[in-house]
Amino acid sequence: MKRTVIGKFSLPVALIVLAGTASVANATGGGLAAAKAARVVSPVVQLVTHATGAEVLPSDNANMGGSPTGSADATFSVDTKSHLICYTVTTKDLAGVAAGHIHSGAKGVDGGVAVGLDASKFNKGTACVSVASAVATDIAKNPDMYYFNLHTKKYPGGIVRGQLSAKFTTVLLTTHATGAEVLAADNANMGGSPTGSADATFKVDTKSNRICYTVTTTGIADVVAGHIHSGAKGVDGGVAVALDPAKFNHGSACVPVTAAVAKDIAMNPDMYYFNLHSKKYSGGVVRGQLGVKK
Ligand SMILES: [Cu+2]
Repeated sequence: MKRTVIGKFSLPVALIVLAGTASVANATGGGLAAAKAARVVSPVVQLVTHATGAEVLPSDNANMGGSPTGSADATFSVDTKSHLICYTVTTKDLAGVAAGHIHSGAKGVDGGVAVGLDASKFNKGTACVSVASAVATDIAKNPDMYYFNLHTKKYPGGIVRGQLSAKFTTVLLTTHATGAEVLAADNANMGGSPTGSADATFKVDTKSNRICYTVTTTGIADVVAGHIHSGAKGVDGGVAVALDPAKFNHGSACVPVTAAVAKDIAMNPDMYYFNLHSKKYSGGVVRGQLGVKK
């Protein structure tokens, strides 16, 4: 599903950036390697919101809307691997908060409860709640489609409300690419470089929709193309982002990407890999899965 969406964007992006440069080698292997693809390690996503009475719909609470003066600040740390959501809620000028939730719903639209929070933990540090895997993943991926909502006796329909959004707009990714990670089936079954490697860092900005990268190669001759491909470890996939090989070993360069591509790479780096192609190894001379820089 996600892969299909990215595939839709990958070709135009690649063509625009690569126009006039070397050939795009886009090997499509698979087979045995697919068995290795099960590993999924997604990062913890930090979300925030500042909830106010003004965001409560005017039609709520028998048409009296939300609190005229109160507010609440909340941070959510969503772990899509353990399905744990940890939250810190600080309320200001709110009396009798009886319930707190994350609801599904875009801004200006009311929706059902997605996650129940423990109101007795508000203003007392951090608490955590276990949720379904699908819930954690969807909130992490589409925070703007969820809102934080507090309820009181007087305002049962919501006293303050705030849409969720990502706390960090940039994610730093890294990889150490080697010939060993190139699929054995690539390059007419000779795999990747036996000795070469490349280190790459990617700064993915999901606000400006740009990816800035630094690539340093060691022992690789005639690099003709560099890409971020979509694909789990051990699986070949299409080009998601084309990099400029002329900029490798020369500091940092940046490339614009679509919002969907920036967001997906930032959220699921392990589902993308960095790949260099050379004259001799057109299907990939070195390859490395992306991971969050520690
Ligand atoms: Cu490539």
